Amino acid sequence: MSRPLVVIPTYNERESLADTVARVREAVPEASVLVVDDASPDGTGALADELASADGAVQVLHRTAKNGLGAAYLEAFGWALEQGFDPIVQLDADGSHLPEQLSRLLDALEGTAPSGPADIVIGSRWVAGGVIENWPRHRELLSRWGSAYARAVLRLDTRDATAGYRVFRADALRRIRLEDVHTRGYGFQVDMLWHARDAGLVVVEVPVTFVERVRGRSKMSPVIVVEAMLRVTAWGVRSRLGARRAAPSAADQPRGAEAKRSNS
Ligand SMILES: Nc1nc2c(ncn2[C@@H]2O[C@H](COP(=O)(O)OP(=O)(O)OP(=O)(O)O)[C@@H](O)[C@H]2O)c(=O)[nH]1
Ligand SMILES: [Mg+2]
Repeated sequence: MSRPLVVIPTYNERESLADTVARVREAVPEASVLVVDDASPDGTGALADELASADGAVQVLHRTAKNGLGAAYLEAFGWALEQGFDPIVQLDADGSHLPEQLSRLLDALEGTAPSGPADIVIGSRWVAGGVIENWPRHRELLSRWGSAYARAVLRLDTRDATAGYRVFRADALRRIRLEDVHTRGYGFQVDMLWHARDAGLVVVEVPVTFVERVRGRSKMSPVIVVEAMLRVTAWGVRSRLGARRAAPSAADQPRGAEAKRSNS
């Protein structure tokens, strides 16, 4: 029986969150929502609590500090598996991922799309039919180039390797063995795909429309980009040396999160 959960990580998304949650609930009424807030200084956590008290299908996971997107998702995934949710969706709070396109991703998981059933569905910007709205040219190039680099270095098939709009079967998350995923910052998205490939999971990309955030501040910075690139390079070297599952290093901690904190 399908029991979808949409996980929405937040850090200072007070201006966007209510709209995003309302749109998810309207687009896929059977889906529950889990907001994972890292003690946002702008009061996003308190707003999430208000949304939860108004709607029993909305819940909130409060974390004590900003510890990175990957850390927030990993805690949420552990909770979702314990609670028996299936499938589990990743969706940004800032309006970049359209809730109205979620059923398209869920259909692809079930195999009602021509691609057949999947273990993981990626809402992809870089397959035919993918659309970008209002992204500056340099952000588009950076994203395309970053995906291409990760694909080449890690030998991934996914065209949009850094996409944050994703659907996982609960069983896919179990097979990935989340305890082996050590990336806490933005490189988490690529790290998950790499683990998925090793676990033999079927990953399908569905074109989506990606809209640049209209409210709130971007947390992306050159430090985060360089850090992610260095990390992918290190993983590529490790995997070619046959030591890809080495113990987590200090570099696996979210230095990007530090940069983001001072940025925001
Ligand atoms: N809980 C939690 N959420 C985070 C953290 N960093 C980012 N987020 C959330 O993750 C989602 C994606 O982050 P964004 O800042 O939008 O990153 P992006 O989409 O790559 O870049 P911009 O849209 O340009 O800012 C948003 O909902 C953020 O609020 C974090 O450390 N902890
Ligand atoms: Mg964003």
